[in-house]
Amino acid sequence: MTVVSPAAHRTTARTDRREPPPNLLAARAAYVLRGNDTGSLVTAAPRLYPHMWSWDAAFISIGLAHLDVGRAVAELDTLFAAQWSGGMLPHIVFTEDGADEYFPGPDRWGTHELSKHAPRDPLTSGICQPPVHAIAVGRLLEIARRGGAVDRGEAEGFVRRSWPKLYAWHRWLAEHRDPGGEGLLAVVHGWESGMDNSPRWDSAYAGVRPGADLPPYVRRDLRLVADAGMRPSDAEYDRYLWLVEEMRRVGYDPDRVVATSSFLVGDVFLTAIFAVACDVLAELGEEFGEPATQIAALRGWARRSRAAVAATVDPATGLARDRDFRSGAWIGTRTIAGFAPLLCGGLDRAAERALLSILDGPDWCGNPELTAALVPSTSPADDAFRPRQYWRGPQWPVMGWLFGWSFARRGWAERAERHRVEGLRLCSDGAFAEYYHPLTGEPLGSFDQSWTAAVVLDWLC
Ligand code: 2M8
Repeated sequence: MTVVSPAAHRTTARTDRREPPPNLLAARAAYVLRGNDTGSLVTAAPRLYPHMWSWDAAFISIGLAHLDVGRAVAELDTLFAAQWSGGMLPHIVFTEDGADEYFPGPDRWGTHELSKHAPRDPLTSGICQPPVHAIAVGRLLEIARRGGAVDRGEAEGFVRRSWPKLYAWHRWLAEHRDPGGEGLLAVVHGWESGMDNSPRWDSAYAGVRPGADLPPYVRRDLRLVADAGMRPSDAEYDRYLWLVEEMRRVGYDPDRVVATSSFLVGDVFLTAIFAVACDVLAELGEEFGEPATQIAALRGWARRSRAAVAATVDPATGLARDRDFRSGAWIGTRTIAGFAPLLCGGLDRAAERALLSILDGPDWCGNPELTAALVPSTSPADDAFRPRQYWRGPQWPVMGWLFGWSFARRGWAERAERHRVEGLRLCSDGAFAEYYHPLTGEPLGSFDQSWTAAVVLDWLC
């Protein structure tokens, strides 16, 4: 493992941040991943999230690849073993040990009883998360190829056996989540976006009216964070649970869910991830001799979704937008999703330059009050900005990694390096927090969060 030295501090609002030597930080990150490892999977976090989450697992496998390629492969094998027969990768794979620790657990979802597509073992939730998996597989392969023949062989064998599963996953999204037919993929629950309570979803959630017959429930998350205000409110949870209820009532049939859910939003960020992940999967397919028709399908989906992302850009603000498919309204709140086109490309040169200068400007990464110049989940200049509250303002190291990775892929090496350095600055406290206060650098949410440790390892190794 090669270790780089952290760059000198920029002038920040917080000058007292002390950085451990990078090799210590890497060792600590490895320790977090080992500590959260149950053997077959690494839980998303020790107490708050005692199961496997779909997009967490993808990022976690990248971190694991630096420690043990075989273990990284096993992580994704565990996730793929939970794939639904129609192709969907479920957002949670439940562990037996954590079953009583997290709500909603397998009983509340009831997928194994209600859906003919859901596996009986392991038990899973009934929705999905952003398709970052092909990106992770590509990165895992790159890391393995830096090692010896055994690692290389292991990773290449894994690409061969996982490619059809990834293809089925992408096909499921293209076939069941494109209600407008133009490539803007829809989510049926804020949890599917991964950005659960982002202000992106406020107007769409206002249209979700929990019925009087919503079965009662007890939240478990509030006991596990220092300040309940960091988590979504009870009113938000009622809506989250009502959407689950709606899906249960149609047996998780993907098309009936899209037809009946009171929440149906074209998610521009997920769509951008899908577009670039289709490209990565197509490239892997070409290298490994996968069927030409499937590669062509992936290229087609990538083109369509990339164009759909570009078409969401608001000429007035230059930012990309989500679209509420139920009301037809565009959602213009200034959140991290506004930068979706930078992940997948597709803008003309002038629009892309404009978006980059917004990113570098005072409402975003160029804000001198930020501890680290990483994209906050909501702009500090937006009325919806809440610096301590989950996806309403904090910075998420894992999102910094995603932008850095995309920038490197797009040939913007200097920007990618800046993201790496700034990400390490944020995480230098060694708490591996789920998210950070953008103005003070205070670690928030869960500590020893696996995906934070994983991306720190990738930044350092
Ligand atoms: C958060 O979401 C879960 C629900 O899926 C929760 O709050 O209980 C989100 O940050 C999500 O993106 C993440 O995958 C998950 C586990 O880290 O936690």
